[in-house]
Amino acid sequence: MKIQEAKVFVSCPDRNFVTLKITTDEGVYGVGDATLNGRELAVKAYLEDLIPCLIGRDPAQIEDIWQYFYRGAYWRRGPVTMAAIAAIDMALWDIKGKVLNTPVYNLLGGKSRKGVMVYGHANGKDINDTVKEVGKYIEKGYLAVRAQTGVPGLKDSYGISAKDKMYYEPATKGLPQESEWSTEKYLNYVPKLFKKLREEYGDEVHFLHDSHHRLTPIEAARLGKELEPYHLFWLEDTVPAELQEGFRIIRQHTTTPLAVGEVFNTIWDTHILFTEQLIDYIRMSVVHGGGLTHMKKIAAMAEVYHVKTGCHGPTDVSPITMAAALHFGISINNFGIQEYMRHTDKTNEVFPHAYTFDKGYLYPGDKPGLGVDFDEKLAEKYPYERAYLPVNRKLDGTLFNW
Ligand code: GCO
Ligand code: MG
Repeated sequence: MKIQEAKVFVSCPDRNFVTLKITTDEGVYGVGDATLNGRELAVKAYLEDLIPCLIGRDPAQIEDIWQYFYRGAYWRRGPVTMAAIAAIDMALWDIKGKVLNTPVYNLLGGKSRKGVMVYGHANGKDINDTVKEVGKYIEKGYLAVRAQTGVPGLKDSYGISAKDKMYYEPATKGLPQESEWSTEKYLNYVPKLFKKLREEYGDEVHFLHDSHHRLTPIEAARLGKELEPYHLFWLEDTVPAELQEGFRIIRQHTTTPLAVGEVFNTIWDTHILFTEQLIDYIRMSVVHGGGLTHMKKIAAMAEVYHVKTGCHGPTDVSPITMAAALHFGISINNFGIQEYMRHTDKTNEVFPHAYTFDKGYLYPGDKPGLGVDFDEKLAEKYPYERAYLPVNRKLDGTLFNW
């Protein structure tokens, strides 16, 4: 069997997605996701550089093809490169599953559990609003809920959706919007949210929170300490983690479990965090973590150091990444939790899929391959629309981390 054709699509069924479709000379095809929020066209161009080198290869040689594009490029790592390699990798696993007539989780070692526990996103303009929203997720059967609140005195905060929206979508059409930030206001307010949530909903439900890279290590240590009585499932992305060593400071001060990694793209972003046992959950998604081939290695290394997975699953990864995450999550032993923001109906129509939600868990389904398709014809109706993530400034105008 040989790869005959590979095509890249950028479509916007409510938001932008980059999709790769690889077709073989025997007519079997596989799909991969290469979406990088706000930088979609860069990944498309990168993939178009790779496609001539893919044609004619045996799609069964997944590891060799991965190495060909990683080592063979000379230039290594980075979100654009790794999203492109991931898309190829996902499509090849999809093809392998279809050829062998089995779901991808069987190729990864089979099921290690019945389903994949997920967390939903609750948010509100203030604590009372957020507490109500969390209740809605608990009613829908979620066992774990991420809670984000607006902060009084700030015009906006990370993770708060517009009134009529089912989820928080940070990318906006046109030029980047500007948010505002005050660490002091945030740190003084957020512990009160979790106090209220525990009073209202008791001890059983898992709560999570995302600081979205806005703290220094010592500020993160303070937040982690103040949240200890409310035993969070995890506290996410406290500090920007280019400096992995920064987590030593946080870790020595707090027992709140720490999660990080949604902007990482290779195993080399994690090695100090793992080997020094500085985190509890690693958050890379299959699309930004170099595909299933690389994620298997990351999970295996994490397992040695008591780290579990908690793959990034926002709406800016397509249902193809979500499906791949479910096959991955159900198969490994050190699975922790999966983020699940839910796509809109329009997105789901373009990407029909076999995975289903029931009582707090997602199930990948038993279709051969990844169990997700891409409706090319329908996607043509939704062409790419330029959109960017916001930038963030402190109250005095200093550019800060968004
Ligand atoms: C999360 C993330 C997202 C990111 C988004 C950027 O935890 O889901 O922080 O909300 O901001 O994926 O594109
Ligand atoms: Mg996050």
